[in-house]
Amino acid sequence: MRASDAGRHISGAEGIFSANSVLNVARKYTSRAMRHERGAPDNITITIEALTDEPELIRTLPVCTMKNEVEAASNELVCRLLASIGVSGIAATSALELLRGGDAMRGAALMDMAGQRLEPDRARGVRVSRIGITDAARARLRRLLRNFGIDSETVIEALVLASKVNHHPKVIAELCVSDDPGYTTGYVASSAFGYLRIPHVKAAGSSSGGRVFFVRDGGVEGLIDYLERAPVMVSSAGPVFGTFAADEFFEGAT
Ligand code: WAQ
Ligand code: MG
Repeated sequence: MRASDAGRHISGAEGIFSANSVLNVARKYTSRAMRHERGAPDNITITIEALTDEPELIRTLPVCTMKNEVEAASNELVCRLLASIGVSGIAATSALELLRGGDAMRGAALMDMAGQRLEPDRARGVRVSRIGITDAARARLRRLLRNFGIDSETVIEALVLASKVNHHPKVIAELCVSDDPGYTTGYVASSAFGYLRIPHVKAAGSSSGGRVFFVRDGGVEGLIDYLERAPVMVSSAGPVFGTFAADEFFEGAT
């Protein structure tokens, strides 16, 4: 589903579902688009396609929440996390600038370690699609998330997306800031350290946000094809941990 108003991105969603749940999902996505915090859309497009390939099965990244009390401290935390994962300072700074300035794009930016954007359409970005989670994995994940009071559709959808994105060997890490004015928790995800949630990554009331995928050098065509078209489903839940201070998390790491 994608919804926009006068060309401005309002909301998007995608998933892999069984044929008998398609009607319900279309209804759910339509309702989500029509009552979105970012405003009322003048266009909602829903595309339903049958899968021709069996999905690749993956596990969710391990989850933990970083201690962060105020928005003013978040740039430093994000840069520290990204540096520990191996993202260059210039790429981290360019990504933060992009996600903090202006209105959100529909998709994600691809960024190399020189801080250069690599996606062919910079206004749109690359939209990850064909992602899903099995009923069994969802039930298990929800139990794990509930222990820490973070069992929500927003967290599950973001974790499923991040688990597909960071499963690709070309991706070093992902930075995400929601574009919903009321949702202020973002994350840094990587295969190296998992899905690290960052409370207060932005101030409440802001409509800016977005996603940046940090990538290794070389062509991105294969990666874009994977992100947009390769069906991937979460079939098992990784661990979910509590809250860590950055010092605790990276003790001895650098
Ligand atoms: N593919 C690529 N980029 C996307 C996609 C997608 N499928 N979906 C969203 N984006 C980009 C796009 O630029 C949006 O503007 C931006 O991400 C934010 O999307 O654990 O709600 O759906 O509590 O607003 C993080 C959860 C929630 C953190 C993120 O993102 C947590 C969220 P939103
Ligand atoms: Mg949003």
